[in-house]
Amino acid sequence: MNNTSLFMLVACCLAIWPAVVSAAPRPRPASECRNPPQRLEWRQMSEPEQNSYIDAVLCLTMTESISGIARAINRFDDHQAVHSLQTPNIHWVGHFILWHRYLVATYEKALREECGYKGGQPYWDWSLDARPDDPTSMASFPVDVLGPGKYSFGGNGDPVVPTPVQNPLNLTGGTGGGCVRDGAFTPDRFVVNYGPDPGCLKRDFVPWIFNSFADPKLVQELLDQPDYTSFARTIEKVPTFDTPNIHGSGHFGVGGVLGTMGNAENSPGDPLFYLHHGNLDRILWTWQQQDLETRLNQVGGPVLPMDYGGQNVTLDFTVGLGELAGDATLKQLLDTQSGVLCYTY
Ligand SMILES: *[C@@H]1O[C@H](CO)[C@@H](O)[C@H](O)[C@H]1NC(C)=O
Ligand SMILES: *[C@@H]1O[C@H](CO)[C@@H](O)[C@H](O)[C@H]1NC(C)=O
Ligand SMILES: [Cu+2]
Repeated sequence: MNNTSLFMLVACCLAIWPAVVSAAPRPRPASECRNPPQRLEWRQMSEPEQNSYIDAVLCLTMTESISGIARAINRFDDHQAVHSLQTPNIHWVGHFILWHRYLVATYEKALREECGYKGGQPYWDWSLDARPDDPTSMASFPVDVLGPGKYSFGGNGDPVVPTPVQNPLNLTGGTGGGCVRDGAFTPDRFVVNYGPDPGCLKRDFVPWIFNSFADPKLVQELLDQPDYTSFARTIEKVPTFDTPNIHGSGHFGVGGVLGTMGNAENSPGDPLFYLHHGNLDRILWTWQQQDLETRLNQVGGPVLPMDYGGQNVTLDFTVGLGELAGDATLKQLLDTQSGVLCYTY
């Protein structure tokens, strides 16, 4: 018997045998998750890994848009634009954290499949940096994430004082507000194309927000939540600066009044958004690991923003990212290795 016929024999019998012992052979899932990339904290990555990530983000900005959304020019803009258009339906709802999980994973997939990036989407664990006991400290903004080098995310923006019209929420304590002049995303290399204010990447560090909202005690409070519904509500809390919430740490601690990260619709215009939401996603993942059987099968929280007491999302509730990825159920998005998603921490 030559090698070919031996192969045919093995292949034939492997194919038939399960059908004989089991009345209903299970079809292989359309897409499998083999070798999921592992996501690391930015500072756990080696310098070459960090450099390859930054290069891949810049590559996305040089790859043509597929979203079909007007004013989205490149693949980086696509993800920002999809977020921007869906903003009214994806915050203070039960699917907030899973929708954002899908966006970050879709961005990670684009980096890997279209720009040759080999690793997992990094995250920034800001709770390592916050100084809750020293709220006005600027020293908590970590130079090893928000550093000035060509392979770091850059620091604060130029100082600009917002007008009252630009600051309807009356947020105080901003220290920047203008263009970021160092790091990988300077105006000569990177442009925010989408949104009402195209131009340079902007940051506006607000130390008191960052130091109080990124408090490790708030992360622990979230990890202690008994079910998905309370988890989902605790991660966003309420839209006010009076009550610290960890989701606001990256947005308003880094973005403040005038910075890109502080803009509800267009915060994904700052590449740091994906490290911030990567960390929120890691916290969800960590919470799920405490009781996987239950927490791969449980969702809740309102379909409509802030509609607590109204209709709640269910496992078959479907979310979409337009042309960027197929629709997915919340059940599929609960599992980071479902095949729809494929990564781990
Ligand atoms: C911000 O301050 C203005 C002027 O004092 C006030 O009219 C407005 O209601 C304040 N907005 C908020 C959200 O507190
Ligand atoms: C949605 O969930 C909340 C919290 O568990 C609950 O109070 C509310 O009654 C639910 N809504 C419906 C329509 O069942
Ligand atoms: Cu968002």
